[in-house]
Amino acid sequence: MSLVNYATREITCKIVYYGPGRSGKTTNLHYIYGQVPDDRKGKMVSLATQTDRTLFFDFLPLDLGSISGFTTKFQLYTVPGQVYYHATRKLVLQGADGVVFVADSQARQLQENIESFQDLHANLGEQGVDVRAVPLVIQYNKQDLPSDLILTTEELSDALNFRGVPEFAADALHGPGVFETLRGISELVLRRLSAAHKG
Ligand SMILES: Nc1nc2c(ncn2[C@@H]2O[C@H](COP(=O)(O)OP(=O)(O)OP(=O)(O)O)[C@@H](O)[C@H]2O)c(=O)[nH]1
Ligand SMILES: [Mg+2]
Repeated sequence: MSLVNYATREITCKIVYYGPGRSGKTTNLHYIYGQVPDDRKGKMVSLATQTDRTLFFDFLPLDLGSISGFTTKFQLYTVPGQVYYHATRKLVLQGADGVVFVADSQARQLQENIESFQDLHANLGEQGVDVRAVPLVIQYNKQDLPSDLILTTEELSDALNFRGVPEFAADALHGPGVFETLRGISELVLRRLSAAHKG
């Protein structure tokens, strides 16, 4: 849950990057970390296996500056995508204010994307939150790969985006789409927050 501290005028939001193994969740955070100036970010923490698969989570604190007089901080997390880390995924997802679903655009990964998307909704449901109210955007990553290996964003959208949430094509390895995705989820989260605290 987002923390709003009226005394110190600080807002802290938790954003979780979710998706199947190797879709590029950690790569998104690395790119963001590399681009954000030092005074706007904290230390990135990655708990990974020796082969660079996320074991527990990645964590990147970002300072968005002042929004409506509040110092606004975002904490970005990634879940481990590999199927057998189910329990960890649930733990990392807990209390998320917004979710970025990172899909792997490779045609052969379609089923993994669908299963992970279902797993996300099942886990959100278990946490007793209103699943459809949780801010969500979808990123179609690895769009830089040769066109015979990947699905188009339209095909991916047909397969995954039945909720009609904001969607972004990306190449997290080189950057295109990464900040568009982050901005997309930030807007949804902040809009929801301001609606919840109105009046
Ligand atoms: N070509 C290409 N490769 C990518 C892109 N994004 C990630 N990769 C590569 O895909 C592999 C997996 O990326 P990670 O970011 O570790 O994937 P992950 O989703 O964090 O994987 P888990 O931690 O196992 O869930 C790495 O070799 C990345 O370099 C992309 O947009 N294009
Ligand atoms: Mg990872």
